[in-house]
Amino acid sequence: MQVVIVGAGPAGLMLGRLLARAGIDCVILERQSRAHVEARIRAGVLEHGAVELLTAAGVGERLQREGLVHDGVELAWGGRRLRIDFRALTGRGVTVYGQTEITRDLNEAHAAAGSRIYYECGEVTVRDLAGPAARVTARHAGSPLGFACDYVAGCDGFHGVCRQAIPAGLRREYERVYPVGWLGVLADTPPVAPELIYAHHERGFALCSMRSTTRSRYYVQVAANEDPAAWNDARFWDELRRRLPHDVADGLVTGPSIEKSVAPLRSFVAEPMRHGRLFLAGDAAHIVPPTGAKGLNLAFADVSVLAAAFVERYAAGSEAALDAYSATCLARVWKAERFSWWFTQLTHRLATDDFGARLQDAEFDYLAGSPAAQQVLAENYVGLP
Ligand code: RFL
Ligand code: PHB
Repeated sequence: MQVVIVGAGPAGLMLGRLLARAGIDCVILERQSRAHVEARIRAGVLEHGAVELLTAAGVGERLQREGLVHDGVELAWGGRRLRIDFRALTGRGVTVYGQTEITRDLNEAHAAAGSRIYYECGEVTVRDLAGPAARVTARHAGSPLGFACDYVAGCDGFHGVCRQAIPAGLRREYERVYPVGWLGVLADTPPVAPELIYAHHERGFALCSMRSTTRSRYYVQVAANEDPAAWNDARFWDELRRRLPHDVADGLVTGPSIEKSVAPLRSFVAEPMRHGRLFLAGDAAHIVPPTGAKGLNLAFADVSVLAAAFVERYAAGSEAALDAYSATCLARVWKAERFSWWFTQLTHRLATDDFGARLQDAEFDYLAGSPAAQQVLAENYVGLP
């Protein structure tokens, strides 16, 4: 076996697809069921690079048809509104297409190609990363599974086992935990506005997003440990309305929620992203708060670099790109960490004193008056090259 991929989230499924198309022998081991993975409502905004990667992987057809191209977003604070015109400032837009749809498209392509994906694997272990062959074991359908392989791709998310397989003394972790979370609601109602609205309010941040022209996704800032069961639909809609500009709130169409959950906000980076035969990709190596919509895009950027490095290794016999993998990815990761952190502290209610709150007001005011500042936001939001 050439590569064992642990995790069938967006990173693992995409990497598997890129390797299979390059004729590299691989399997994917996933703890959850396929239905569970496809039902996880998470990301919704794709950078241009992610759209290109999906297209290159042969899974861009439905995305091209159903994805919504957005040329800007709106910011709202203290009765003021500002549209950031991505198209005018960068020549690019972003595409709204749900993570649920991406995992479904990737799974369908894998099924048609006869890829080996073992869902509902228990007890995945990763060993011998410094030896002549790595070893990955698991339990699947009551039987043991075992693979000796050249490389392991750790695409098993923040709570996975692969990062822990790097000895603590060789791994450095950088983290910032915010005292807040996002309470998210999905509803089959038309979106309140044609573009996303990021709203700063003294009661806390709110975001109006969407999955399609008939399905909305809304978030409100809550305490990190908030229990979603404490929020019936009426309470959620009331709170959202209070945090939006009046005319937006007046146009809000409410309806029964299809999903409701709380996601805590965290910034996290583990370095290096490689240890011997193990390569970490996506949330296994780094987490960003969702404010900048960067998590899935970073995961795709990682696996795009990793797939090209594996191709170079097997087609040309060179390990140079594999050796450069961690540094190449971390350069992008830290810029996305910086942007996600900045956009979070701009838009959320985090300040612990009046000085912090005044700085936040000043920053919005500066942004509103400075095309240069708007360009910085736009460039980062649509995705750095
Ligand atoms: P995932 O999706 O967590 O997948 C990891 C997979 O590994 C499996 N696994 C294991 N398998 C085998 N053995 C084990 N021991 C295992 N442990 C775990 C898991 O079951 C899972 O299937 O990581 P991946 O592939 O790196 O993908 C990352 C993205 O899912 C994540 O970054 C995004 O969802 C973040 N995110 C957003 N990203 C964007 O780019 N744009 C957005 O608009 C956006 N919005 C969001 C988001 C994340 C959110 N939440 C809930 C954290 C909005 C929210 C609310
Ligand atoms: C979403 O639609 O889920 C979404 C959109 C933008 C973000 C985060 C999440 O910044």
